[in-house]
This record gives sequence, structure tokens and C-alpha cells, in this order.
Amino acid sequence: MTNTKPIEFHQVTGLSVDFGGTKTLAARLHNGKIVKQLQIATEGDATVDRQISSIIDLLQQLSITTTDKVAVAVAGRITATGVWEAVNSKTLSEVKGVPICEILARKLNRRVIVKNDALAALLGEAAFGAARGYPRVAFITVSTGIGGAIVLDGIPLVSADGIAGHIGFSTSRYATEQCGCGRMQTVESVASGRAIAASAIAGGHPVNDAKEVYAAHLKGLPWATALIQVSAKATAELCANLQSILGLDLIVIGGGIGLAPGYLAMVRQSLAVEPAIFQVKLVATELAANAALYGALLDD
Ligand code: BMX
Repeated sequence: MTNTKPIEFHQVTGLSVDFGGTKTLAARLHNGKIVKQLQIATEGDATVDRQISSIIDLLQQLSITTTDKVAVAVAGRITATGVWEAVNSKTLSEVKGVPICEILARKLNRRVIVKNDALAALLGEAAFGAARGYPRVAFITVSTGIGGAIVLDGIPLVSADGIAGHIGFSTSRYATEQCGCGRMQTVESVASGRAIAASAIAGGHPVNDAKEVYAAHLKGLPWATALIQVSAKATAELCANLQSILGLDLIVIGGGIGLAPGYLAMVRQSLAVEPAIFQVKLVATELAANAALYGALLDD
């Protein structure tokens, strides 16, 4: 990102997969355009073999050739040696110590770029979207989990164990429960789609997932609005915390809930209560749900 000539939007070509906790997207990009896109549900508790096969199947459905560049963005951490591990083991229960880079390279007979999904989304936004031209930025995805990534002075913050940037696993004053990562009272345990759905179900409301809670909120049902409001408050608190630690130019918000109608406005409202110095600028992703597909293809 820092020492090579930045790639232009129209140069992004290849096959890209965005493997999230709830859904997996795959696309063929040609000269910056998505020419074919597929979506399947992610089976969070499937075996690693099944998860890898689902990725390969999607690539085959996109008519992979021997020369296609291939990139995969995944929920979970990726170590410097290319090992994939869920941080929240409730989301991807079987993903532990998976040498994903080696497995995909062997099966596809080429080097495959693999990175965390939130990092991929931020790289996409930094190169072509809402974070273009801002040196110090963070990305927060409010989706199945609370994903995060940070770029400081143009350099992505990464660590050998792949945990750097996993800001959803910091704590929140709004949280009460234990998180699937093992920590108590994380932002993810109160603000994420999983958390919203779990609270609604525990409260006896007839919903299956966070999407249905959000729909109930948009219909004006107070119990649903209360849950979404707590999520937005925890996200705003995370933004203020990041600002106090990192002094950012901008935070980009993405994810199914993050981009849902009115969510960002609620986060901004909660952030506006904080002292001015902590009120970092917030914007929605410009590449929307495709940010990670674009960012995954950027070389690391
Ligand atoms: C979790 C964590 C992150 C991921 C984020 C968003 C796991 C399995 N996931 O915080 O690595 O980036 O969720 O993921 O540990 P999504 O599933 O919501 O797209």
C-alpha cells in the first residue's frame, strides 16, 4: 500500500470471495466492474472441509481459469503465516488453526490472497471509496459480528497473530454478556447482529435474526428500536474510544446493520453527546456490500 504505485479502480480484475459469518459473496471483477456475482448463506458450524469446498464451488461457478487472480476475505483472523482462526468461535465454530493460504494454493494451483474481511473492506474503501485521501482511518462493520480495521498514515495496522484491528472485542459499558471470544462485555456481545437477535429471542420476540429485528424497528416496534439503539450507542462509544487512542481523520461504517436505513444517523446522534474532541467524522462505505470484494484483490 505504501511502496508500490497504487492500483487504479479500472485495473481491479480477478475472482474475489467475501466469506462472512452469515453470508458469502463471490464475484468476478473485470477492469473494476463486477461482471458476475453470487451469494450463498454461510454455514457457521460446518466443518472446515465444507467451508473450503463452498469457496471452491463458488470460484468454479464463476468459471475460474488457470490464470485468474484469486482473493478471499474471511471473518476471523489471518496470521502472518496464513493460518485462519475464528476469534468469535460461536460464529465459525470449526475454524481453528486452518492453514487456509496453503490449502487454497494447493487446490487452486496458485498463490491466493487471503485477508480478514473488515481489513479487505477498509483497503477497498481507502483505495476507491469513502476513505480515499484520508491517512488515518478505521473501518467498523456492524454485521454478524463487529469487524474492524485500521490504517494509520497509509499503513494497515496488522500483527503476526492477525488480531490487530479486531476492535469489536474491546469492552463496552452497554454490554452485560460474555462474548463468543471468551471476553466479558465486548462491543460485539451487545452491538452485533448476533447479539441483537439473541436479545430479541431472549425477550420472547418472534424473530429469527437481526434483519427481522431491524424490520420491526423500522415498523416502529419499541422493543426492537430499543435493541437497535443500544447497538448504535455501543458503536458510537467504540468510535469515541478509537478517536481517543488513535486520533483518526475518519471512521467508515459498513455491514448489513451499519448500512441499514437510519442506523448511521443513530450512531452520529449518540456520538454527538460526547465532548467535541472525541467526535470523529463518520461516513458510510461507498462500495457498500462490495468493499471487501474489491479490497481483497489488492495485494498485501
Ligand atoms: C468478528 C470476527 C472478525 C470479523 C467480524 C465481522 C470471527 C469469526 N469474526 O468480529 O474477524 O471481521 O466479526 O465479520 O471471529 P462478519 O461475519 O460480521 O462479516
